Amino acid sequence: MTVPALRGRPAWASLEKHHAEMEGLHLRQVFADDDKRGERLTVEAAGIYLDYSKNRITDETLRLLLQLAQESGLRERIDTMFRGDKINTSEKRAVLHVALRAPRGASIIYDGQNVVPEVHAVLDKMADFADRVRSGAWKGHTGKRIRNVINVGIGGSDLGPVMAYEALKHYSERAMTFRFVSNVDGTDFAEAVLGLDPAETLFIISSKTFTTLETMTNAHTARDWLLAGLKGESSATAKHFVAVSTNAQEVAKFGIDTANMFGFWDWVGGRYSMDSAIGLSTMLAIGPDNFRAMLGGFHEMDEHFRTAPFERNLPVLMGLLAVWYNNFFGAQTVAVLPYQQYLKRFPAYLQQLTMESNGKHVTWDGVAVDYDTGPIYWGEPGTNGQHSFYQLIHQGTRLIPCDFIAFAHTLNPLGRHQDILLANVFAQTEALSFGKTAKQVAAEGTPDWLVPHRLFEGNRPSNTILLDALTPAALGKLVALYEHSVFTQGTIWQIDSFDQWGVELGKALAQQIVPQLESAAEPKLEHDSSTNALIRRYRKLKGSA
Ligand code: G6Q
Repeated sequence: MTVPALRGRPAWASLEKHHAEMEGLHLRQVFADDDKRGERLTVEAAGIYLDYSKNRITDETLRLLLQLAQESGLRERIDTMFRGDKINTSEKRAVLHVALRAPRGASIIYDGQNVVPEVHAVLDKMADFADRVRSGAWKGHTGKRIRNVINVGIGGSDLGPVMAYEALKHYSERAMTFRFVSNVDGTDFAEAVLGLDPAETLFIISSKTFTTLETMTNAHTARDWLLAGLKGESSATAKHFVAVSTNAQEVAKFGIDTANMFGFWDWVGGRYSMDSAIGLSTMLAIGPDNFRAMLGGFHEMDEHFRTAPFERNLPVLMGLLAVWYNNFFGAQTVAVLPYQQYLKRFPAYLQQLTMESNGKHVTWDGVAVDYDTGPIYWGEPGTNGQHSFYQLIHQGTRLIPCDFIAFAHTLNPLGRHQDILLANVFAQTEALSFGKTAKQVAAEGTPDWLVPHRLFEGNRPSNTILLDALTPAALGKLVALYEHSVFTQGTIWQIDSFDQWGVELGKALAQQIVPQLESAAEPKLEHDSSTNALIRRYRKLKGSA
C-alpha cells in the first residue's frame, strides 16, 4: 500500500480542523455530557485495563485517529513486522523481537528459516545455566558457589536487565546479589564490586556487538579485578565470565569460551532485547519458570496487538493518543507515573525505548519531516513525584499527558499502604482532569487575593493503566504495550523506529579525543576553539601538561 506523506492523508486535515474545534472543550464538559464516559472509553485486554476517558477527545476524535491509523497503513505494517520483512530500512534488518517470545512450536520464517526453534534452543541453554548457578552446581574457580552476578553492558544491554531485576525483585533469589555496571565512569565498577568476593562472582558481559567502548573497558577491568582477587591464574576467568552477544569472534578474542556464550540475532534491536539472552541476569535472578512466564506476558500482548481491532487495541489507542497530543496540541513530553515502587526504573527504561526509537528527523525514505516526531518520555514512581514535579503538571503552562500505572494487589501488604497508594492514583487523575474552579475555591472561604493561586484549571489529560499484580507476566505485557505503542507512533510518522544513527557522532568523536587526553606529548588539536580549550584545560588540571 502506498501511503501519502503525513500531511497529505485526509484524516490529518480533518484532525487539524477538529482540533481547532476541540481546543476550548473541557473534560468537565465531556464528562457532564455523558455520564457513562468513564466506563465507555475503556478497554480491557490481556489482563490490562486502560481507562482513556480522561483524555481530551470525543468520539469524533477517536474516529479520526482510527482513520489516520488506517490511512497510515498500520495494519499492513504490523503484518510486515510479524512476517520478518526488513522494516528497519536504514540498517536493512528485520525487526523480530516478537519472535523472542513466540511459543515453542510457533513458526516465524526469516530468510527462509523458522527462527523460533533457535530462540528456544538459546532459552533452554540459558535455563540450564541458570539452574546450575542457582543450585550451586556451577562452581567458581576455587570451588565456591556463585553468589554474586554482575551484568556488564550499556544502553539496550543494561537498561532492560536493570529495570527487569528491580521490577521482579520480589521473585528473585534473595541469597544472591545482582549488580549492574554500565557507565565507563570507573566509579560504577568500583561501587558494583565493593565488598564482593571474586571467588563467588560471575560477570555476564552483555554486548550485542562486543565492541562497545564502555562495556569492553568495564569487561577488561572486571577481568583484572577477578585475576587480582584469584591470585592471577588466567584460567580463573573460565568459571567467572560468560558472554551474551551476536559476535562469537570478539567473544573468543576476549577469552570467553564460546560454549559459555548465549547468542541472539541481528533482528533483535538493543532496546528490544530484554527478553532475549540479554535477559540472562533476569533469568538468574527470578529463575527460568518466571522468565518464561514473563515471555508469556509479552506474547499475549503481541497477539492482542496483532489481532485486535484498532478501536479495542491497547497499544494502538495509546500510540494514537500520543500522536494526538504531540502533533495537534504541541505537547512535548509524556509523563509515565508508575504507582509501584518495583517499577522505579521503568521510566528510565522507557526513555530509551521511546526516544531512541522515535527521535528521528527524516522519514524511512530519508525525507525531512515537517511535523514533530517522538515526544520526550520521563517520569518517577508515585507518590514521590507528587511532592516534586506534579506542581508543574497541575498548574504550569505546559500540557503534559500522563500515563498512570497501578496494580490492584500489592506484593507487600502492609497496613493501609495499598489503599492509600491507589487513592493517590485516582485522586491525581481526577484533580488533573477536573481541577477546581475559582468559584469552588472562593466557596471554601479563600480570600480573593489567594483564589488565583489556588485554582486548578484542570483539563490535563491522562491514561490510567490498571493491572492485577506485578507478576513476571504483567511486566512482559506492560513492556510489549509500550513497544507496540512506539511502533504505532513510528508508523504514523513514517520513521524508522529501529535504527539509532543519532548516537554515532558522539561515539566517533570520543574515540578521537581519548588519545588526545592520554598522550604524553602535547597533541595537535583541530577541534573548534571551545573543545580545544576544554581538552587543554583538562590536560593541565590532571597534571599531564
Ligand atoms: C539500542 C542501542 C544501544 C545499544 C548499546 C549497547 O537499541 O542499539 O543502546 O544497546 O549501544 O550496544 P552493545 O550491546 O552492542 O554493546
